[in-house]
Amino acid sequence: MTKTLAAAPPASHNISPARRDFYREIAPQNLAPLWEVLHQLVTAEPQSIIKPHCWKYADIRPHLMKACALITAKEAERRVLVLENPALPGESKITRSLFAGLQIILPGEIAPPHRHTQTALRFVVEGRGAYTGVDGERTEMHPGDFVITPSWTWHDHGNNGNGPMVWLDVLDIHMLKLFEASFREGSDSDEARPEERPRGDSMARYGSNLLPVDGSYSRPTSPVFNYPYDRTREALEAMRRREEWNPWHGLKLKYINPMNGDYAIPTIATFIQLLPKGFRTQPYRSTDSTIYVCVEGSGTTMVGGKTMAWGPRDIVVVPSWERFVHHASEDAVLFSASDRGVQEKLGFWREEKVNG
Ligand code: 1HN
Repeated sequence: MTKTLAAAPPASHNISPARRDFYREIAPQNLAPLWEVLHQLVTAEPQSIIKPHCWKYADIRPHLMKACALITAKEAERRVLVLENPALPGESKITRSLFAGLQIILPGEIAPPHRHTQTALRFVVEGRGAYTGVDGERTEMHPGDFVITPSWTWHDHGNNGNGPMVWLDVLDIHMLKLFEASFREGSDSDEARPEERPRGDSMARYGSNLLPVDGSYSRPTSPVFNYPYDRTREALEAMRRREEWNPWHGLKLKYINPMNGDYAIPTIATFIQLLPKGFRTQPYRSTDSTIYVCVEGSGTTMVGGKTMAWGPRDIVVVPSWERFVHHASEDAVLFSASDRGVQEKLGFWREEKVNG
């Protein structure tokens, strides 16, 4: 499938001299004719310029290790290799709305505290023993954990383990850029922030199907900031016993904010799904370009005439409104993230389920 930025407007190749003169006349007044661009602005269907792509972890890991030899986590502030969509080099975009990168932190290192209006998620890919601190509470991270840094919360990371730790960062950077609403603040010291609240406090308070009476938590983002993989996996495993497979998704759950049942992060919808060995999803498309991380198992994703094979720790991006099929060659667990929640809130998210 060939893709262009947008269909050329029908009149663009033979604009009459009178019209051209008119456009030149109005340009200094910062005016332009809509009829020359209308069909690029309002297309009959989404025209995603994003390319489907698969980043193989085995190919990336040596580059992450090399980055460690070139710069410390402290000096880099965040030692991240950006996953750039092949259609948008240099823009730090994996999709039009989302940033994604792989962050590595070595034993004994810290990534100093800062805060910003962008919300981040971490999806842990490799290692153990590192923590992330959010507003004075630390959580230890393990592979498959989904960890949240809400907008404008102080956060830092440290690795007290004995091996490198790698996670995928996904941030809503390009949404804030669109709205020109980016703020950031560093801390006076480059040292880790002290632990002000006991570990496990947020989980106990908000992640136990209980909520504090007269609580004052008021952010739109989930107060649970680590969704540990062992609990997530257990839920999938318990559910699979009924064998009620959704033809398009296998078994798919969304991560929610216990305060309101909405997505855990308002700007980044996140999901976990199980595809049993041999399962092939029915063709599906939706208007949210989606990032997938393979947690376990292996399989392929077919999209836009391309077949991408994935295994543990590989990362795949599927563009908006392109039909795709996942096939699991072994029992597979996929984490995914997209801007679906934003589109739903604003009333324009669409999906198409083929062969229902
Ligand atoms: C950031 O603050 C983190 O806190 C990771 O770990 C990646 C990418 C762009 C801007 C800020 C982090 C980031 C980031």
